[in-house]
Amino acid sequence: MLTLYSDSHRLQHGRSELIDGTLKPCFETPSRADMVLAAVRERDLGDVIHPRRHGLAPILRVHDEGYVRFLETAWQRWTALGRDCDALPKMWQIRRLRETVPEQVEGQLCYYSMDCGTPITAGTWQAATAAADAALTGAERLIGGERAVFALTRPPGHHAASDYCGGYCFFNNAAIAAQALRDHGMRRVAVLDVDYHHGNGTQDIFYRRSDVLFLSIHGDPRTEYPFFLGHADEKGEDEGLGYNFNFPLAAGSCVSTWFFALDCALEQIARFGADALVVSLGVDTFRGDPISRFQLETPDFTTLGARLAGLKLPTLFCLEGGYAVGPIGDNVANVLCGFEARA
Ligand code: OKP
Ligand code: ZN
Repeated sequence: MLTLYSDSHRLQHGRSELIDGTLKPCFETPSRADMVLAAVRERDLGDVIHPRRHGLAPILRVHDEGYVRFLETAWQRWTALGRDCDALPKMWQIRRLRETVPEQVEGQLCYYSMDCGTPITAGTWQAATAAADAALTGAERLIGGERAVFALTRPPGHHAASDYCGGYCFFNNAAIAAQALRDHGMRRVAVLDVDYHHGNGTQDIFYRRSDVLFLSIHGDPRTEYPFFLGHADEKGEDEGLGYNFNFPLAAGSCVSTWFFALDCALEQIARFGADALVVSLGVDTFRGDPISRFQLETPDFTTLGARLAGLKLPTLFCLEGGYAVGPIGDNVANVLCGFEARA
């Protein structure tokens, strides 16, 4: 399997996020991608190539122009105010506050963010565009006839909606790729999100559409981040009604419960008649993950890969979460090798 990787991910290196009332070092670190790349090489998964640049047009198919311009200019405008620390928002446009875009960067940061765990740094724009390019190059390869591709995307993407960042995500790499697949001839695309956290951004982007099926298996938002989306009764709207499936599972759920939900999701993908599959591949479902509460063990990820291969669809994997840095490489490589039916 081909891997798309760019060193530019390193340029996203936030200092801290707000956890339990204090600023703690970011869980989403460059070392995560380093470990995944090392495992891909060690397991001889296949060629590792540099993504091709696609420019902003395919990003703007999914993201709001004001949001994209904000991300592009935020760091420069933030530092022009004399600041040299990462940019984090400090309030949100919550119920009954006016939905108007503030004029300056400080207010826009609040308007365009979902949480205060997603710092904008000097290299955020470059890293986020490189991740989108990795996903887009992957999509391009599927269109060219490749069976499966791994886009080693960092920063991740599934919490980012058309007009906000959050959950360590800026551009929704998987959604951008799914849209590119649609734009280049794939008639029906399924996006399956197996990260521990609900893919609220991806759901939101495709919620009113029947050409992209979205399914997510995740910690129940009644107790887990992102809290405000990912509930079982969210089934899509208008054209999209019946094309959104959430499988919220109680925090602490066991491995067999998780795989039962996976079987239900795979059944829906087969029924939908997808031409291609995009997998939002988070491995924070691992028992040892520091911020999540499922119980998959490293060998279970091989099983996951094998089950996904059973759909027999052109498949693009986009990396999402996974914060147990030591095991992240083995966990991700197991999914990809399981897919290719190799040890
Ligand atoms: C990203 B992905 C808020 C931090 C809360 C955020 C979890 C993001 C998970 N300051 N935790 O889905 O793995
Ligand atoms: Zn996650």
